[in-house]
Amino acid sequence: MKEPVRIAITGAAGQISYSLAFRIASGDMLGKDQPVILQLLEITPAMDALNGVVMELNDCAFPLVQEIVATDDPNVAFKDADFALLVGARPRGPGMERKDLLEANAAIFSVQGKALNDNASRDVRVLVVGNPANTNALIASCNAPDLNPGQFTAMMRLDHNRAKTQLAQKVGKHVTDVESMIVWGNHSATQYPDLAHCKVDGKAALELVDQAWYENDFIPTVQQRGAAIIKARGASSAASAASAAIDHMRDWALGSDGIVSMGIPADGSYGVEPGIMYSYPVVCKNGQYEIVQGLEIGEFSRERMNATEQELREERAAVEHLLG
Ligand code: NAX
Repeated sequence: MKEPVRIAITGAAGQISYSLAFRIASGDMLGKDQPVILQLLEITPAMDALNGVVMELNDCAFPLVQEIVATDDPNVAFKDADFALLVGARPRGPGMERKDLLEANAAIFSVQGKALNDNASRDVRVLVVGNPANTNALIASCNAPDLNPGQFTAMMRLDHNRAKTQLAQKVGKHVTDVESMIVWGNHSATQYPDLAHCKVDGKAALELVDQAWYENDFIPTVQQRGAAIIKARGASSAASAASAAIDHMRDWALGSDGIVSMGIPADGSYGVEPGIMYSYPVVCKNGQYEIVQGLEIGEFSRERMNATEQELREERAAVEHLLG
Protein backbone atom coordinates (compact mmCIF):
# COMPACT_ATOMS: atom_id res chain seq x y z
CA MET A 1 0.00 0.00 0.00
CA LYS A 2 1.25 3.54 -0.82
CA GLU A 3 1.83 6.14 1.91
CA PRO A 4 -1.34 8.22 2.45
CA VAL A 5 -1.47 11.75 0.99
CA ARG A 6 -3.04 14.66 2.83
CA ILE A 7 -5.84 16.45 1.04
CA ALA A 8 -7.24 19.68 2.45
CA ILE A 9 -10.71 20.82 1.38
CA THR A 10 -12.13 24.18 2.43
CA GLY A 11 -15.83 24.96 2.47
CA ALA A 12 -16.16 21.30 3.34
CA ALA A 13 -19.77 21.54 4.51
CA GLY A 14 -20.87 23.29 1.31
CA GLN A 15 -22.67 21.81 -1.67
CA ILE A 16 -19.65 21.26 -3.96
CA SER A 17 -17.76 19.50 -1.17
CA TYR A 18 -20.76 17.27 -0.52
CA SER A 19 -19.88 15.61 -3.80
CA LEU A 20 -16.13 16.33 -3.88
CA ALA A 21 -15.11 14.87 -0.51
CA PHE A 22 -16.89 11.57 -1.19
CA ARG A 23 -15.43 11.16 -4.67
CA ILE A 24 -11.92 11.91 -3.42
CA ALA A 25 -12.46 9.45 -0.58
CA SER A 26 -13.51 6.76 -3.04
CA GLY A 27 -10.31 7.17 -5.06
CA ASP A 28 -11.64 9.09 -8.07
CA MET A 29 -8.94 11.75 -7.85
CA LEU A 30 -5.69 9.91 -7.22
CA GLY A 31 -6.56 6.31 -7.91
CA LYS A 32 -7.97 3.29 -6.10
CA ASP A 33 -4.53 2.44 -4.71
CA GLN A 34 -3.83 5.80 -3.05
CA PRO A 35 -4.83 6.10 0.63
CA VAL A 36 -5.91 9.59 1.71
CA ILE A 37 -6.15 11.68 4.86
CA LEU A 38 -8.94 14.26 4.53
CA GLN A 39 -8.36 17.60 6.27
CA LEU A 40 -11.64 19.51 6.18
CA LEU A 41 -11.94 23.23 6.89
CA GLU A 42 -15.07 25.22 7.66
CA ILE A 43 -15.97 28.44 9.40
CA THR A 44 -16.94 28.06 13.07
CA PRO A 45 -20.75 28.39 12.57
CA ALA A 46 -20.68 25.54 10.05
CA MET A 47 -18.80 23.07 12.27
CA ASP A 48 -21.99 21.17 13.23
CA ALA A 49 -22.83 20.70 9.57
CA LEU A 50 -19.24 19.64 8.89
CA ASN A 51 -19.43 17.05 11.65
CA GLY A 52 -22.49 15.63 9.91
CA VAL A 53 -20.46 15.31 6.70
CA VAL A 54 -17.70 13.54 8.65
CA MET A 55 -20.29 11.13 10.09
CA GLU A 56 -21.45 10.30 6.56
CA LEU A 57 -17.88 9.89 5.29
CA ASN A 58 -17.27 7.47 8.14
CA ASP A 59 -20.50 5.65 7.35
CA CYS A 60 -19.26 4.99 3.80
CA ALA A 61 -16.45 2.86 5.24
CA PHE A 62 -14.17 3.91 2.36
CA PRO A 63 -11.15 1.58 2.25
CA LEU A 64 -8.78 4.40 1.20
CA VAL A 65 -9.60 6.85 4.01
CA GLN A 66 -6.98 6.67 6.76
CA GLU A 67 -8.07 9.66 8.84
CA ILE A 68 -10.46 12.60 8.76
CA VAL A 69 -9.64 15.92 10.39
CA ALA A 70 -12.43 18.50 10.78
CA THR A 71 -11.39 21.97 11.88
CA ASP A 72 -12.09 25.70 11.73
CA ASP A 73 -8.37 26.52 11.87
CA PRO A 74 -6.61 26.89 8.50
CA ASN A 75 -3.25 26.10 10.14
CA VAL A 76 -4.59 22.69 11.14
CA ALA A 77 -6.38 22.05 7.84
CA PHE A 78 -3.30 22.79 5.73
CA LYS A 79 -0.75 21.01 7.97
CA ASP A 80 1.51 19.00 5.64
CA ALA A 81 -1.18 19.09 2.94
CA ASP A 82 -0.08 17.63 -0.40
CA PHE A 83 -3.21 18.87 -2.16
CA ALA A 84 -5.43 21.79 -1.19
CA LEU A 85 -8.81 22.39 -2.79
CA LEU A 86 -9.98 25.85 -1.80
CA VAL A 87 -13.72 25.67 -2.35
CA GLY A 88 -15.10 27.80 0.48
CA ALA A 89 -15.70 31.43 -0.38
CA ARG A 90 -17.97 34.29 0.55
CA PRO A 91 -21.04 34.36 -1.69
CA ARG A 92 -22.42 37.66 -2.93
CA GLY A 93 -24.89 38.97 -0.32
CA PRO A 94 -27.80 41.38 -0.87
CA GLY A 95 -26.60 44.86 -1.81
CA MET A 96 -23.01 43.71 -2.11
CA GLU A 97 -21.07 45.36 -4.93
CA ARG A 98 -18.55 43.42 -6.99
CA LYS A 99 -15.76 45.30 -5.25
CA ASP A 100 -17.11 44.30 -1.78
CA LEU A 101 -17.21 40.69 -2.93
CA LEU A 102 -13.63 40.84 -4.18
CA GLU A 103 -12.50 42.36 -0.89
CA ALA A 104 -14.40 39.92 1.33
CA ASN A 105 -12.82 37.03 -0.54
CA ALA A 106 -9.42 38.67 -0.59
CA ALA A 107 -9.53 38.62 3.21
CA ILE A 108 -10.28 34.86 3.24
CA PHE A 109 -7.71 33.92 0.61
CA SER A 110 -4.90 36.01 2.09
CA VAL A 111 -5.33 34.17 5.42
CA GLN A 112 -5.44 30.82 3.64
CA GLY A 113 -2.42 31.66 1.45
CA LYS A 114 -0.42 32.46 4.57
CA ALA A 115 -1.60 29.28 6.32
CA LEU A 116 -0.55 27.23 3.27
CA ASN A 117 2.80 29.00 3.26
CA ASP A 118 3.39 28.21 6.92
CA ASN A 119 2.02 24.67 7.10
CA ALA A 120 1.59 22.84 3.82
CA SER A 121 3.96 20.37 2.19
CA ARG A 122 6.58 22.26 0.15
CA ASP A 123 5.20 20.48 -2.93
CA VAL A 124 1.55 21.29 -2.24
CA ARG A 125 -0.68 21.64 -5.27
CA VAL A 126 -3.42 24.21 -4.75
CA LEU A 127 -6.65 24.49 -6.71
CA VAL A 128 -8.92 27.47 -6.09
CA VAL A 129 -12.57 26.82 -6.88
CA GLY A 130 -14.22 29.55 -4.76
CA ASN A 131 -15.14 32.60 -6.79
CA PRO A 132 -13.76 34.88 -8.09
CA ALA A 133 -11.45 31.88 -8.53
CA ASN A 134 -8.62 33.40 -10.59
CA THR A 135 -8.19 36.46 -8.40
CA ASN A 136 -8.60 34.44 -5.20
CA ALA A 137 -5.79 32.17 -6.43
CA LEU A 138 -3.64 35.24 -7.11
CA ILE A 139 -4.24 36.56 -3.60
CA ALA A 140 -3.45 33.20 -2.00
CA SER A 141 -0.20 32.87 -3.97
CA CYS A 142 0.88 36.45 -3.16
CA ASN A 143 0.48 35.58 0.54
CA ALA A 144 2.61 32.45 0.22
CA PRO A 145 6.08 33.82 -0.58
CA ASP A 146 7.84 30.55 0.29
CA LEU A 147 5.84 28.56 -2.23
CA ASN A 148 6.20 28.82 -6.00
CA PRO A 149 3.33 30.86 -7.54
CA GLY A 150 2.99 28.02 -10.06
CA GLN A 151 1.75 25.80 -7.22
CA PHE A 152 -1.45 27.88 -7.20
CA THR A 153 -4.07 27.31 -9.88
CA ALA A 154 -7.68 28.36 -10.54
CA MET A 155 -10.41 26.07 -11.79
CA MET A 156 -11.32 26.45 -15.47
CA ARG A 157 -11.97 22.78 -15.99
CA LEU A 158 -15.73 23.05 -15.56
CA ASP A 159 -15.81 25.60 -18.39
CA HIS A 160 -13.52 23.35 -20.43
CA ASN A 161 -15.73 20.30 -19.88
CA ARG A 162 -18.89 22.28 -20.62
CA ALA A 163 -17.37 23.47 -23.90
CA LYS A 164 -16.43 19.93 -24.93
CA THR A 165 -19.94 18.65 -24.33
CA GLN A 166 -21.62 21.53 -26.17
CA LEU A 167 -19.46 20.89 -29.23
CA ALA A 168 -19.78 17.11 -29.13
CA GLN A 169 -23.57 17.33 -28.89
CA LYS A 170 -23.74 19.82 -31.75
CA VAL A 171 -21.80 17.60 -34.15
CA GLY A 172 -23.31 14.33 -32.94
CA LYS A 173 -20.10 12.89 -31.53
CA HIS A 174 -18.95 11.79 -28.08
CA VAL A 175 -16.93 14.06 -25.75
CA THR A 176 -14.03 11.63 -26.04
CA ASP A 177 -13.84 12.50 -29.76
CA VAL A 178 -13.11 16.16 -28.91
CA GLU A 179 -9.48 17.19 -28.54
CA SER A 180 -7.55 20.42 -28.00
CA MET A 181 -10.42 22.40 -26.54
CA ILE A 182 -9.13 25.62 -24.98
CA VAL A 183 -10.84 28.08 -22.63
CA TRP A 184 -8.77 31.24 -22.17
CA GLY A 185 -8.82 33.84 -19.42
CA ASN A 186 -11.11 34.29 -16.46
CA HIS A 187 -13.69 31.93 -14.93
CA SER A 188 -16.45 34.43 -15.60
CA ALA A 189 -18.74 35.49 -18.41
CA THR A 190 -15.73 36.97 -20.28
CA GLN A 191 -13.99 33.58 -20.62
CA TYR A 192 -13.19 32.66 -24.20
CA PRO A 193 -13.92 29.08 -25.27
CA ASP A 194 -11.81 28.81 -28.43
CA LEU A 195 -12.52 26.34 -31.21
CA ALA A 196 -9.69 27.46 -33.50
CA HIS A 197 -7.40 24.57 -32.52
CA CYS A 198 -10.06 22.09 -31.56
CA LYS A 199 -10.65 18.85 -33.44
CA VAL A 200 -13.49 16.35 -33.38
CA ASP A 201 -12.61 12.88 -34.50
CA GLY A 202 -9.52 14.36 -36.16
CA LYS A 203 -11.41 17.03 -38.13
CA ALA A 204 -11.09 20.79 -37.47
CA ALA A 205 -14.06 21.82 -35.31
CA LEU A 206 -14.52 25.08 -37.20
CA GLU A 207 -15.07 23.12 -40.41
CA LEU A 208 -17.87 21.17 -38.75
CA VAL A 209 -19.88 24.08 -37.35
CA ASP A 210 -20.77 27.44 -38.86
CA GLN A 211 -19.38 30.73 -37.62
CA ALA A 212 -22.83 32.00 -36.54
CA TRP A 213 -23.32 29.01 -34.19
CA TYR A 214 -19.79 29.43 -32.84
CA GLU A 215 -20.19 33.14 -32.15
CA ASN A 216 -23.84 33.46 -31.19
CA ASP A 217 -24.62 30.13 -29.62
CA PHE A 218 -21.57 28.15 -28.49
CA ILE A 219 -19.54 30.94 -26.87
CA PRO A 220 -22.44 32.54 -24.94
CA THR A 221 -23.86 29.15 -23.91
CA VAL A 222 -20.55 28.12 -22.35
CA GLN A 223 -20.04 31.55 -20.79
CA GLN A 224 -23.56 31.57 -19.29
CA ARG A 225 -23.81 27.91 -18.34
CA GLY A 226 -23.45 28.60 -14.63
CA ALA A 227 -26.44 30.98 -14.71
CA ALA A 228 -28.48 28.45 -16.74
CA ILE A 229 -27.84 25.78 -14.08
CA ILE A 230 -28.95 28.13 -11.31
CA LYS A 231 -32.13 28.95 -13.25
CA ALA A 232 -32.95 25.28 -13.82
CA ARG A 233 -31.87 23.81 -10.50
CA GLY A 234 -32.44 26.71 -8.15
CA ALA A 235 -28.88 26.21 -6.93
CA SER A 236 -25.46 26.60 -8.50
CA SER A 237 -23.48 23.81 -10.16
CA ALA A 238 -22.18 21.44 -7.54
CA ALA A 239 -21.62 17.86 -8.72
CA SER A 240 -20.25 19.04 -12.07
CA ALA A 241 -17.95 21.52 -10.29
CA ALA A 242 -16.70 18.75 -8.01
CA SER A 243 -16.14 16.50 -11.00
CA ALA A 244 -14.14 19.23 -12.75
CA ALA A 245 -12.03 19.78 -9.62
CA ILE A 246 -11.23 16.07 -9.59
CA ASP A 247 -10.31 16.13 -13.29
CA HIS A 248 -8.04 19.14 -12.72
CA MET A 249 -6.14 17.62 -9.79
CA ARG A 250 -5.97 14.13 -11.26
CA ASP A 251 -4.49 15.41 -14.51
CA TRP A 252 -2.02 17.69 -12.71
CA ALA A 253 -0.81 14.83 -10.51
CA LEU A 254 -1.04 11.89 -12.90
CA GLY A 255 -0.90 13.46 -16.40
CA SER A 256 -3.46 14.73 -18.90
CA ASP A 257 -4.69 13.15 -22.06
CA GLY A 258 -3.80 16.07 -24.35
CA ILE A 259 -4.64 19.73 -23.83
CA VAL A 260 -6.65 20.92 -20.82
CA SER A 261 -7.40 24.45 -19.56
CA MET A 262 -5.99 25.65 -16.23
CA GLY A 263 -5.92 29.07 -14.58
CA ILE A 264 -2.21 29.60 -13.82
CA PRO A 265 0.17 32.53 -13.34
CA ALA A 266 0.45 34.49 -16.58
CA ASP A 267 4.06 34.43 -17.76
CA GLY A 268 3.96 36.52 -20.93
CA SER A 269 2.89 33.55 -23.09
CA TYR A 270 0.45 34.64 -25.80
CA GLY A 271 1.13 38.27 -24.87
CA VAL A 272 -0.48 37.98 -21.42
CA GLU A 273 1.94 39.70 -19.05
CA PRO A 274 2.51 38.46 -15.48
CA GLY A 275 0.40 39.67 -12.55
CA ILE A 276 -2.82 37.71 -13.06
CA MET A 277 -4.01 34.08 -13.04
CA TYR A 278 -5.03 33.45 -16.64
CA SER A 279 -6.39 30.27 -18.16
CA TYR A 280 -4.07 28.77 -20.75
CA PRO A 281 -3.97 25.53 -22.71
CA VAL A 282 -1.64 23.21 -20.82
CA VAL A 283 -0.45 19.63 -20.97
CA CYS A 284 0.31 17.83 -17.69
CA LYS A 285 3.18 15.32 -17.47
CA ASN A 286 5.30 13.96 -14.61
CA GLY A 287 3.34 15.94 -12.03
CA GLN A 288 3.87 19.27 -13.83
CA TYR A 289 1.81 21.39 -16.19
CA GLU A 290 3.31 23.17 -19.17
CA ILE A 291 1.73 25.84 -21.36
CA VAL A 292 1.24 24.70 -24.94
CA GLN A 293 3.21 27.22 -26.97
CA GLY A 294 3.18 28.29 -30.58
CA LEU A 295 -0.55 28.19 -31.34
CA GLU A 296 -1.55 30.70 -33.97
CA ILE A 297 -3.89 33.38 -32.63
CA GLY A 298 -6.19 35.08 -35.14
CA GLU A 299 -7.86 38.45 -34.73
CA PHE A 300 -11.18 36.95 -33.55
CA SER A 301 -9.38 35.16 -30.71
CA ARG A 302 -7.07 38.02 -29.86
CA GLU A 303 -9.97 40.41 -29.21
CA ARG A 304 -11.65 37.95 -26.85
CA MET A 305 -8.42 36.97 -25.10
CA ASN A 306 -7.73 40.66 -24.48
CA ALA A 307 -11.23 41.31 -23.09
CA THR A 308 -10.98 38.54 -20.50
CA GLU A 309 -7.43 39.62 -19.61
CA GLN A 310 -8.66 43.17 -19.11
CA GLU A 311 -11.29 41.95 -16.64
CA LEU A 312 -8.64 40.07 -14.64
CA ARG A 313 -6.46 43.21 -14.53
CA GLU A 314 -9.46 45.15 -13.18
CA GLU A 315 -10.12 42.49 -10.53
CA ARG A 316 -6.47 42.70 -9.55
CA ALA A 317 -6.62 46.49 -9.32
CA ALA A 318 -9.58 46.23 -6.91
CA VAL A 319 -7.56 44.12 -4.45
CA GLU A 320 -4.06 45.45 -5.20
CA HIS A 321 -3.72 46.87 -1.68
CA LEU A 322 -4.18 43.35 -0.24
CA LEU A 323 -1.60 41.62 -2.39
CA GLY A 324 1.23 42.25 0.05
P1 NAX B 1 -21.71 26.72 -0.57
O1 NAX B 1 -22.16 28.07 -0.13
O2 NAX B 1 -22.67 25.59 -0.63
O3 NAX B 1 -20.47 26.27 0.32
C1 NAX B 1 -19.42 27.10 0.62
C2 NAX B 1 -18.93 26.71 2.00
O4 NAX B 1 -17.75 27.46 2.26
C3 NAX B 1 -19.93 27.03 3.10
O5 NAX B 1 -20.19 25.85 3.85
C4 NAX B 1 -19.19 28.09 3.94
O6 NAX B 1 -19.47 27.98 5.33
C5 NAX B 1 -17.74 27.77 3.63
N1 NAX B 1 -16.81 28.87 3.86
C6 NAX B 1 -17.01 30.20 3.70
N2 NAX B 1 -15.93 30.87 4.08
C7 NAX B 1 -15.01 29.97 4.46
C8 NAX B 1 -13.70 30.08 4.98
N3 NAX B 1 -13.12 31.26 5.20
N4 NAX B 1 -13.04 28.94 5.30
C9 NAX B 1 -13.62 27.74 5.13
N5 NAX B 1 -14.88 27.58 4.66
C10 NAX B 1 -15.56 28.68 4.32
O7 NAX B 1 -21.03 26.96 -2.01
P2 NAX B 1 -20.67 25.91 -3.16
O8 NAX B 1 -21.84 25.74 -4.04
O9 NAX B 1 -20.04 24.72 -2.54
O10 NAX B 1 -19.61 26.77 -3.98
C11 NAX B 1 -18.35 27.11 -3.44
C12 NAX B 1 -17.65 28.13 -4.31
O11 NAX B 1 -17.39 27.58 -5.60
C13 NAX B 1 -18.45 29.41 -4.57
O12 NAX B 1 -17.57 30.52 -4.42
C14 NAX B 1 -18.86 29.28 -6.02
O13 NAX B 1 -19.07 30.54 -6.61
C15 NAX B 1 -17.67 28.57 -6.58
N6 NAX B 1 -17.83 27.90 -7.89
C16 NAX B 1 -16.76 27.92 -8.73
C17 NAX B 1 -16.77 27.26 -9.94
C18 NAX B 1 -15.56 27.28 -10.84
O14 NAX B 1 -15.68 26.74 -11.95
N7 NAX B 1 -14.41 27.85 -10.48
C19 NAX B 1 -17.98 26.55 -10.40
C20 NAX B 1 -18.92 26.20 -9.30
C21 NAX B 1 -19.07 27.21 -8.22
O15 NAX B 1 -20.02 28.16 -8.59
